[in-house]
Amino acid sequence: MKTSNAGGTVIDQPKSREAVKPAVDKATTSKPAARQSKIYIDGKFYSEADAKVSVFDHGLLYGDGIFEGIRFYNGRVFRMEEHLERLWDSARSICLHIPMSQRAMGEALLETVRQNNLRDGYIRLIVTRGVGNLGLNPEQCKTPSVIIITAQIALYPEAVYKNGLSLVTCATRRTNPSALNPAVKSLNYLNNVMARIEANQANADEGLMLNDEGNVAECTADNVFIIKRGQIFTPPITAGALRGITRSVVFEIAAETGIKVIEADITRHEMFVADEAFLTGTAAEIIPLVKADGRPIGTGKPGPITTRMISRFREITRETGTPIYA
Ligand code: PXG
Repeated sequence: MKTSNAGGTVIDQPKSREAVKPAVDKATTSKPAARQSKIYIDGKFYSEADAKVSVFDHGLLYGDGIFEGIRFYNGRVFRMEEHLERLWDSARSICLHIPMSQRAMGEALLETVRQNNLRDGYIRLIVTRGVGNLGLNPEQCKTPSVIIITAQIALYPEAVYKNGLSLVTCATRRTNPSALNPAVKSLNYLNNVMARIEANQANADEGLMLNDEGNVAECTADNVFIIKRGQIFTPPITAGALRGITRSVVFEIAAETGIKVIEADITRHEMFVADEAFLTGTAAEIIPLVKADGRPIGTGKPGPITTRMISRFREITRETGTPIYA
């Protein structure tokens, strides 16, 4: 379901997800029509109404750019360094020179949250190739643009974590790494958007994307895990999964509790016969998956390992992160 809000922020959400709200809700401002959220563009802050990029930016013309979706909890940015590392990896892979240091980018993220006076929320960090001409040659683009948007994020209803989500397998395959490596978190998400449309049309909460071999890669914006006989399995990055930050937290929690996470190719059959399954992502956190292509997974209810994962994940998000207001 597509959710939009008064602040102009529009983020695709699974059916059960609530809207991501603008940093300052219209209703809370004295001038209802004013766009109050402050957005960082290339070192300056703009109101939502004035936060604009050129129609000649190759991010718009060609999806030529990269992004990160980051959460902050209780006044602390969760896994900021990991997100910046991944952004820099994406940049290196597509030969994009980010016009600032990682440290300066971290400071810009923190300052954007401070400017919006938020303690819990979502940060969208975007680096576009910048302004060029209508030709696709990136040599036309002299300076990449850095955009930072922050918003309040309405949590999924608790019922989703209690009851779980359903998914359908999409006919749209994850991009072959030799065409566009899905490890690059690029602005070109049309592949995922197509899969999301399929999930919507099938009235499912999420869409499962397979790679060219027909193995599970990931969902449209989340990594996938299954549990069988006490072991946790997830597709390797080489299967077309993004190296998810939440995914890496699952590895850490599993290690703490002595459960093995095995990166292995997963078929749809293995998903159907799993004891438990869950999805991970910055927006979703850890969400139980209880139905795949009409088949209940395990008992059709969130399983014990998944439930423990969720509660430990919540502890970690509450207790760790880069302080924003220190
Ligand atoms: N796969 C894909 C294709 C993603 O885009 C993930 C997996 C999970 O990775 P992280 O690092 O978040 O655990 C993503 C992340 C949104 C949204 O608004 C999507 C993502 C991140 C934040 C928000 O739907 N994608």
